[in-house]
Amino acid sequence: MEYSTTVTHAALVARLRAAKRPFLTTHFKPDGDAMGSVLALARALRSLGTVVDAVLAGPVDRAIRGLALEGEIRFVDHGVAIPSADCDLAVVLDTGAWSQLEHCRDWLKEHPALVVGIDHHARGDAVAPMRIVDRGCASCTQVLVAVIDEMGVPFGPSARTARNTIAEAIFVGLATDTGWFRFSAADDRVFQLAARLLTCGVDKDGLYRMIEQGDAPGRPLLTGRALNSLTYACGGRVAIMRLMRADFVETGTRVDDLAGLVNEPMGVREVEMSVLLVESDPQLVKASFRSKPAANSGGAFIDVNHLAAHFDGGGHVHAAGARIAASMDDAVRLVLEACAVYLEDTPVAG
Ligand SMILES: [Mn+2]
Repeated sequence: MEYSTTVTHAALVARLRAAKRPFLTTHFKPDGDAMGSVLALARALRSLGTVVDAVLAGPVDRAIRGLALEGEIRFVDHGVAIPSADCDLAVVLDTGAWSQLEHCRDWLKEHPALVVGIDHHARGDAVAPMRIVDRGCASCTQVLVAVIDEMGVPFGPSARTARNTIAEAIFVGLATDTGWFRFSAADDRVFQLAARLLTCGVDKDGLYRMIEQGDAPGRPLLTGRALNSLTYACGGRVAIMRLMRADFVETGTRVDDLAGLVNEPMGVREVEMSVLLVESDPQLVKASFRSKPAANSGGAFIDVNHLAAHFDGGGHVHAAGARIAASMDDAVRLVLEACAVYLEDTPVAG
């Protein structure tokens, strides 16, 4: 099955407008784009008078959680989060993967005709038969722009700093999924959208401080542990770091404190790809893969989505993850083997 768009924007918006009790959700452990997508669509639908059940499942970063006003989002830390009995539409945002939707998977499978999807990922399952998937968008919130425009809902007030608007929610997804407009996905359309959102009064500096400068005191200590473990492979093209459970205990940190740490070695000229391996059980390692974009258009780069798929994981070409059922030492070996095979066929970037 190909994971691509199956409906027009007009048809999807007709479904959204007709829904009386829509349920909105996104992938487990929502990030900025997942939260931004749910918030943006919830705000748009509520502005039309629709009663919306917007649900986020799993741990959510404190700063990201703080973007929602009281009562805007139903947070479900553990277990299932299914729609109410009178739900007549479920909207799945920023994912199309069953593995990321455990909190409502059974309900979605029982009601396929009620499920629509809006996403920007390269891979997905048949979660939503009716869906819009735009891989050309840097964030799911960017995909939503055309949907909300089609609904005829304004993004927010113009001029003056404005918080808690549709524009802010869209901006958060766009900014966080592009590493604050640094990643290759931040193209001309992204900057044009960013300009439109700033015109709506989005407080970019306040959001940056809130989302990116809220680290726990233990975070620099954890970064130190990771950097201490750093080794290079494949002629310096690959950087690998590892963190054990004891590293978290001894620095007073949690897995939540890891955000962005995988990118630390990317400042090194020769490094094309960075891997962070985190022990979550003695026989389970979580792997994060990041790669640099090609130095010139059409140039070579490492597709980490491809590499992660080797371990039944996935994501994007420059950012992906996987779970490896092995000890840390075995996981390091398996990742190095996969890198060696893959990089042999990938010319040096730059
Ligand atoms: Mn996203």
